[in-house]
Order: sequence, then C-alpha cells, then structure tokens
Amino acid sequence: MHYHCRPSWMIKENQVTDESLFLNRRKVLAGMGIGAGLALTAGAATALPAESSFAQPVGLNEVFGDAGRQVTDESISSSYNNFYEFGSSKGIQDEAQALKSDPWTVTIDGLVDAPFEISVDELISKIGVEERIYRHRCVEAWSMVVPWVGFPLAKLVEMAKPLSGAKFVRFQTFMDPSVASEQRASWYPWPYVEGLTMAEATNDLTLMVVGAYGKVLHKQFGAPMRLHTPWKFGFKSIKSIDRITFTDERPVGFWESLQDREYGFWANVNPEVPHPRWSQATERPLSGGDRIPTRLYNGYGEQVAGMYGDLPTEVGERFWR
Ligand SMILES: Nc1nc2c(c(=O)[nH]1)N[C@H]1C(S)=C(S)[C@@H](COP(=O)(O)O)O[C@H]1N2
Ligand SMILES: [Mo]
Repeated sequence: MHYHCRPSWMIKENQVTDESLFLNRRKVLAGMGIGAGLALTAGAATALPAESSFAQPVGLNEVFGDAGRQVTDESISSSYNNFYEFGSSKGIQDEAQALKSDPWTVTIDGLVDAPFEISVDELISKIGVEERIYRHRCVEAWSMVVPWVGFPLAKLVEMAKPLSGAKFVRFQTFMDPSVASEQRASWYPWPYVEGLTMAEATNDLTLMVVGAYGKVLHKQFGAPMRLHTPWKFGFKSIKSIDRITFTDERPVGFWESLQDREYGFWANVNPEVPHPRWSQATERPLSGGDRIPTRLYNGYGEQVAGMYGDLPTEVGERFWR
C-alpha cells in the first residue's frame, strides 16, 4: 500500500517536485472528501500540529469494539501528554515538534534469526494498517479513548523470526539529547525502555501505533511509532521506538528502574490494587465529566486474562512485580 508520511506542513504545494508524492497527496485529500484549502484551514483553526494522512483510507477493525465510551477529542488528547524526554509537564506538544520522525529506522536485534534495520514506512507498506479504538488508562488515574492507526505487533514479531530462546521483547525509545531536552538530565535512566513477554507481544490486542485520528502520529503521541497495550497502565505504551530486542531476560523498564515498588513489569490495570500512593479504583476521563470506575485489565480481560493464568496469584503479584 502507499503511505504518505511527510507532514503536510513540510510540503508547500509550490515546492513539490516529486510527481508521485504530489499525486499521492491529492489522492489523500480527495479520499477524505475535502479540498486542500479546506484541510489546511481546518488544521490551522484547531491549532494542531503536523497534519498528514495515510494514502488509503484506514479501515476500522470492529473486532476490538468502539471502547464503549466517547472518543476523546483530538485537541484534548494531543495537548495532554506524558513524554518525559521533552519535559515532565503534560504540555510538551510544542517541545516535541523538535523530534525528527521522518525518515525513521528501527533496529530489530537480539535473539533473532538475523538482526536487521527497517524503516517505519517499509513496515507500514509490508504489513498494512488498520484503525482500532482503544481505552488508555494512565497509572496517574486519568484516561482517554483514542482511535489509533497501526498494525498488530505480532506481525512484526513474525517478520523478526525470533529464536526459540526469546522470552521477552525489549523496546527502546530514541536517545538524542540535542532534540529531547530532558535527556540531558542525568538523574533519569535514559533511554526509555519497556518490555513485554512473547505472549503479550503476540497477543491480538497489542498494537504498534503509527497514527491516530486517521492521521500520521503527532510527535507528542510518540511519532513515528509507539506501542499500545490497552490492558496495561499507560507507561508500558512506549513512544518513538527505534530498537526492538528479543531477549531471554526480563527487561527492566524506565519507570521500574526508577521505582520498582510503584511501576512494576506487569502493570496490568486492576482497580483493586492501589498504587502505593493513591487508589486505582476510579479514573478521570480527559474528556471531562465525573470519574468512572476502573475495570480489571481496563475492560480487556476477555482478550488477555488467559495469559496470566500461571503467574503468582497473590494479589498484586500478577499486576505489579
Ligand atoms: N518514550 C516515552 N514513552 C512513554 C512515556 C514517556 O515519557 N516517554 N510516557 C508513558 C506514559 S506514562 C503514558 S500515560 C503514555 C502517554 O501517552 P500519550 O501522551 O499519547 O497520551 O505514554 C507512555 N510512553
Ligand atoms: Mo502514564
């Protein structure tokens, strides 16, 4: 499939020399049923950054439902972010624009048949993308619903040809202190790392995200490629991944290495296991309104509970350490 990944703000129509790119972009706009002028005006009016679309309309995969809740407005979810590389406040969207997310290459290595590098564009064109509406629950007890665009991580795992000794997948975020100001702060264990078991990585729900709201991923969402594991607390959903390593050792995540009593490896959402400093029983939807009850596995037990049957059953164990 064709994939148009260059943010439209980089393409002044009069600067476009590449014919195929130009045609491709026109097709995108035509497919969306809007004219270029209108699209650009709409982008400016909502003050959202980097509007660019997938060349083909992205179909919703209805198997994963509609989240049962109102989708969080893009203007809200894209201006309330956790991306500590760019600062510890929620308002890092301007700082995150410094990220150079195109082109972007990911290294696949560790316990695999043969290590390789692949661009995000190539992954997208080889695997294809779909839309999935997922709930997201941050460990800080706010939540949102986002229509992500991505592909099953299982497809990438298949492509990587892991060896039988591979038990975990370790993900790593880019490291570039010249772009990400907080990476100059030595008290944090940069780069950001997260990990999943092989079963988790190949679960149907586990999504490699390359877009949201029908568009190529905004930088503050973790462009050009981030993970989404909707049954786990948000910190597992690592952003701007540039290395994926298959390993026989359980990876130690960024937050886990800072404070393992609060941010454990499993991090499965459970309203009955409080964070050491606050309750996890309810959550605050970013879209406003009253707090709502938090659900076991964030409501995705049907898809994921089977993976945890033989873990320690003591309350807390399977959710934290
Ligand atoms: N590299 C990186 N990935 C990250 C984070 C981060 O600070 N750096 N924050 C995590 C946390 S705590 C959450 S809740 C989600 C937030 O995703 P969002 O900003 O798209 O809502 O990203 C996760 N992935
Ligand atoms: Mo989070």
